Order: sequence, then C-alpha cells, then structure tokens
Amino acid sequence: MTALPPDIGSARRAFPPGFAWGTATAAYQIEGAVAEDGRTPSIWDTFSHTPGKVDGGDTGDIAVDHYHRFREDVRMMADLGLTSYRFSIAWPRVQPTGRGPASERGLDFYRALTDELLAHGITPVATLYHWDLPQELENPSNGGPAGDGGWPARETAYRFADYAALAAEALGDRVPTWITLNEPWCSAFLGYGAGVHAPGRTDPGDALRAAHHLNLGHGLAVGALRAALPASAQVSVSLNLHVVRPLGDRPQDLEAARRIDAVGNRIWTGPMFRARYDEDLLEDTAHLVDWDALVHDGDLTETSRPIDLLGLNYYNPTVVSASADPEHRPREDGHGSGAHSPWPGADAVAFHRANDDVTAMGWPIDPTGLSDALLTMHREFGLPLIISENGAAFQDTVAPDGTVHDPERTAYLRRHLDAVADAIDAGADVRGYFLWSLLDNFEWAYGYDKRFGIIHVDYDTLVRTPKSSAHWYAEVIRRGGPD
Ligand code: IFM
Repeated sequence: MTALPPDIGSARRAFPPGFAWGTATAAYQIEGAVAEDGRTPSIWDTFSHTPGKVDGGDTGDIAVDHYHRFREDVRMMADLGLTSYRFSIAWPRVQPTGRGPASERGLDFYRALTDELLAHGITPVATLYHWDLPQELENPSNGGPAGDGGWPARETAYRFADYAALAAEALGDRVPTWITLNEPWCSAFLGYGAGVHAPGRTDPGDALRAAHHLNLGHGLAVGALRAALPASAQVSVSLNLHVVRPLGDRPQDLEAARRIDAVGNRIWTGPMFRARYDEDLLEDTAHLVDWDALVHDGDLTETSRPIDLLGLNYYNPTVVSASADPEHRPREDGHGSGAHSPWPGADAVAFHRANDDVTAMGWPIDPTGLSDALLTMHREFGLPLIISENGAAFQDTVAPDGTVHDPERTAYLRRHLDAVADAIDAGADVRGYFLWSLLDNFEWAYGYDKRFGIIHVDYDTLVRTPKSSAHWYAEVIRRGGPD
C-alpha cells in the first residue's frame, strides 16, 4: 500500500496537543435551587413565570437539579474523560441584589464545584453572564434618565464590572479561564428587541442601548478581571457570530447580508477589537437611537481592552435576501417569530434555511459555516480561538433497555469536529471545543422540549443516562480527535 502524503489521511484530523475537550452548560439551564442559599430572582425567573412566555409553562425552578447533584455530574464528566468544563456563574446567587458585597453562601457553591472539577483533573472555564441578570437591576429603580433598568441602562455595565471583580477575587485562584458575556446578541436583541427572551421588552432603541452597554460592561469587566486575577489567567468572550450568506448575488441581497453582518456581528467585534462602531451600522440605526448621546468619550477605549482568547458559539449559517414586503418581520431561526424584530435597522431582510437537513430546533446542519467562521475570525482578529458552544437538539428516546441511541447527534458532532480540524489545517489557532451541552436542560423559551445533552435527563426522576453520543465523544477524547 502506498503511504499517504503527510497532509492527508490520519494526520489530517489531528488536534493540537493540550487541546481542551469540553462541554458547556449555563446556570439557569441546569442548576435549579432558585430560592436557596440567598439566591434572588433573575430576569429569567420572572420571564419564565410569566404565562405564555415559555413553552409548556416550564421554568428553571428545578431544571436538572445540578445545584444538588453537581458531584454526580462531575463524576460523569470524569468518566467521559473531559479535560475542561465551561459553566456559568449565576449573578443573583453571588450578588443577590446586583450590587454591594458578595454572598459567601452563593460563592461556596462555585468553590465546591470548581474544587470538585479540579480534583477530577478537569479545568474549569467560568462564564460570568449567561443571561441571568438580577431582577433587581432590571427594575425601573435601577434607572438611567428614562427610569428604565436592565442593559439599556448604562448603570448595569458598571454593576457587571463590580460583580466580575467579586467573582474573580473569590474564584481566581482556581479558575484559569474567564468568559465575560455569553452571546450578547441574544441578550440585547432577543431580550429587548424581539422580546422572546427575558426580560421580554420590545423596543429597538432599547435593544441598541443594551448592545452598547453590554459592550461597555464587557470591557469594564475585562479590566476588573485583570486587576483581580493572576497574570496567567485568560480572559475571553463568547460571541454567536452569524455566518451570513446572501441567497444570491443580486445587489439587494448583498445589501441585506451587509445589514445583518453589521447588527449581528460588527456591533460586537467593532467596539471589542477595533474600538469603533462602523459607519454603516450607525447609519442603518440612526433613526432608532442617538449614538452620540449613547457612546460617551472613552467608552470605546474600555470596550476594546485586549482579551486573550475569542469564543465562538456556532450552530448554523444565516442565509438572507432582500425582502420586498415592508411588513416582513425578520426572525432568528429557532428563536421565535413574534411581531417584533431582533434585527433593528434591517427590516427589509428575509431569512432562509441553508438546507432542509435540520435539527429538532429547525436549524440547518452545515458544518462549513463553522470552518468559515473560525478562519474569518483567525484572519480578522489574530486571536487564539475556542468553540465555546456547538451541538444539536434531536428527539431522543429511551429504549426499553434504558439506553439512549442518538446517531444523528453523533453524526452532527463528527462533521463539526471535522470542520474544526479543517480550520486548524488551514491555519486557525483553535485551542478547544466545548460541546453544547453536557446534560439535557432548560432550553429557554422552548422549555424542556428540546434536548441538547449528550447525557439524557429523565425530567421526572432526574436520572442521568449517557447517550451513545457521549460514549462516542469519550472515545474521541481518548484518541485526541475523531477518526
Ligand atoms: O441553550 C443555548 C445556550 O444557552 C446559548 N447558546 C445556544 C444554546 C442552544 O440554543
């Protein structure tokens, strides 16, 4: 048999030494125990308890009870051979009113969790904000001039930096990697524009104000983290950058793609990496917000504080064309299609499925978007990258013998890991892959209907069962990459 040239064959799928093989979760989606040890309500508690907001009236009150079962969960991670685990810290657990001193009882949970991870040889990666803003900060008393609270209020960015400092002071000795925000696009545009996420507000100007204050909060938090953490700590952010593809090459379709790229991607990467909001974005949205009043002198210096690592959350590409229908309301696939748009300044845009091979969320499966995004980020920002989320929901069923066989998820993961390897081969500096998600969990406005876990959870008994994809992933980790 002729030997393969060195650039193809088994060597092509090799991942770099030290590559982090992880899974990811978020506090409100798994912890439960929402009223224990001093935790106060977050905007997601309020939203999920509001009739009609979440499918089936589901809430995160119990979720998968990770708060009480984290030792069992960490043991399962260790059995799978995970080298890293990305979790989020619940802000209302560690700083119940969103301001003032930390709650030691709240911090103790994360001390215990991270100790348990380290004892099992698993490196913790902590996300500070995965959407659970303390309700107290959303209330109008946390006011800007208009009396509105939440992320549209500038005040919230400063509160976030204070919380980041408290978390880093308490956990900085054991958590080497910190992520400021998870998917700020969802916080701003699904939460304050489309209203399909907490807090359910629907004002495009508020959504844009929220976006700037999330950018500012990120930058201020980077500063607070640097001040509190050892020099070796790595600071990152997780962005769900949209892989925007025009449906055709008509000028109006290219224009639609430009608008979505502006308000989906460059609204984050501009201030975070280039200390600017691009002119076209400012023009597209000038009728919705007064940018001169919103962005204060010095803000863009704060937002662009350097970070060490950039996290990409990738699920599917975004295919767009121009829409002739002035009443058309664009929607983000899978995040509801209500009357309000999550795309301010881009009303005349239609969204299309990239193909008909879809997950249970209706999201098209297209791994080329992952390699494209990694290579674009590598070229544009030159930073080390991680995939901080990637995975799929499918309608999993438990077989009579108690096993859960999920070949579609395994195929999805295999194809996406191949796409990561493609990007590495082409020069992207990718340091880790965090599969979404470890456990089936509360999928926001979809409640418990959508299962993303590689570990099945019986929501009546809370019994955990690794799916066949979990066994496959364990083998990938053992071998250092998929075959
Ligand atoms: O469950 C979410 C997660 O919280 C954020 N990223 C997308 C996942 C799937 O929708």
